[in-house]
Amino acid sequence: MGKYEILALENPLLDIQAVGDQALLDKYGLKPNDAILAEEKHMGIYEDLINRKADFNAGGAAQNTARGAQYILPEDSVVFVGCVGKDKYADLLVEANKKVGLHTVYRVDEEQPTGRCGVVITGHDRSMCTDLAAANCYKVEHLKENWDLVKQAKLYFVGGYHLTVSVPAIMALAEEAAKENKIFMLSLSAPFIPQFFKDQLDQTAPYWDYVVGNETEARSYAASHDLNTEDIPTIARHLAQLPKANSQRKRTVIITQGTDPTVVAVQDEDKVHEFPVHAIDKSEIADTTGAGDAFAGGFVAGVAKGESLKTCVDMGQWLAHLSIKELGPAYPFPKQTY
Ligand code: 26A
Repeated sequence: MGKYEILALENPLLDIQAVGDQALLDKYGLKPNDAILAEEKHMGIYEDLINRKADFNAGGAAQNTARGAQYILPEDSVVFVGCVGKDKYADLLVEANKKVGLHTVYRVDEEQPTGRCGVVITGHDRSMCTDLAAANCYKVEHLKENWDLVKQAKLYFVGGYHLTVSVPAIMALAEEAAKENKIFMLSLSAPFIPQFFKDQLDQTAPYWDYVVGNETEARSYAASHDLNTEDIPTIARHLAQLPKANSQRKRTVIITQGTDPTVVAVQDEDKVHEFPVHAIDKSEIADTTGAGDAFAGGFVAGVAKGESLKTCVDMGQWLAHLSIKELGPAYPFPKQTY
């Protein structure tokens, strides 16, 4: 693994996470299990969570993934880009990333504060409400200014949440990957992405070498694209067969389903693979926030190392398991090795 072999792009966020209740969800009209963009009416939630003794964690889905991949890989393997504000929250993110050795090259916005994600925990559910703020100010120009990093990397990981921010930046990476026969990987991120950012998502589709998501995101894709099915293997196979820009690589589609088997479809293969999830003792579960991001982190580390599909999935499940033992989207120290 060389210097910054993986480049990841998305929204650097500070998670403000606390245990809530139905009354708090009702106050802001939130579903128990969801991820949304905050509107004006949601802005009080961060204060409410802080009053409930919130934990402050480094978040942002792809940033969690990037930290996860770096946790596994040799020093200086992963670089993360996104936009933060000029404030103490940004310092906190840099600190948390440094702890695992994740290098960040942030655009710093002079006006907007660092983005926040309010996480309301009720039982096993978590509702996430994101005020992107500075994260929404990422610009493709920043990527162009750091094009040496883009050139250096062999694999690009883009969080689908960034489709709400800068499609030009995503497309710049996608096209570069296809042109140079590098790897482009995208996460579906949340049901609202295929639902409300369908056109943006579809623009990136021909460039996916890997696309990763969970069952609700896959079903949201199927609904918004009129696939008339909720069957995960069928949806995975459909995604694998969509037109592809770079014909030198076959597309791989990975759909996680919590404790149910991980489904993987590969372009031009009839058989859809299913990988059972290793059982986790309930007593080991501290917090599942970021488990999916951790899965992607382990998986992408495996891909970067050139591991087999089976091993990549296993590395994803291994890292997800580790992150579930921690509070917030974090990984245990002292470092464990795969
Ligand atoms: C644009 N939105 C809504 C988001 C996010 C997000 N990361 C980037 N963009 N909404 C929630 N998250 C992150 O998801 C992680 C859990 O998977 C949270 O910051 C949390 O760390």
